[in-house]
Amino acid sequence: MSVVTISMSSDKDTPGTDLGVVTQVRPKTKRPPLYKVLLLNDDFTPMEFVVHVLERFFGLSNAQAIEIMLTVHKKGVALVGVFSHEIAETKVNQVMDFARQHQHPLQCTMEKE
Ligand code: TYC
Repeated sequence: MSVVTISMSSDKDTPGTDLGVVTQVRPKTKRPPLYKVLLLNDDFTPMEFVVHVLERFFGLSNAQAIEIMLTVHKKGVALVGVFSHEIAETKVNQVMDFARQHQHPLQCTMEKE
């Protein structure tokens, strides 16, 4: 819980309208941390497979998937999306399991934003 003080005034720009100060207690709500899901380049995973992964597990259009795949191919890494810890972990596991099933070395990781 945190204590906040609020200066009250009927018009903050007009002198002589000060109504005093109240203190209020409010529960502290913390936003959950977000996680970046990153896709890494390698020399062996076929481009088409990466595009399919991005469409299937991240709901991207074909054009968006091609764009991200090409960014990874050229730069070595790209941001795929930002999610809660649980969703990010699920997506990383889905991609890694799918790549393993198809014997591709594709790597997908997550990091705190
Ligand atoms: N570099 C791969 C190739 O030339 C394509 C690729 C793109 C692989 C993105 C992984 O995350 C990746 N076939």
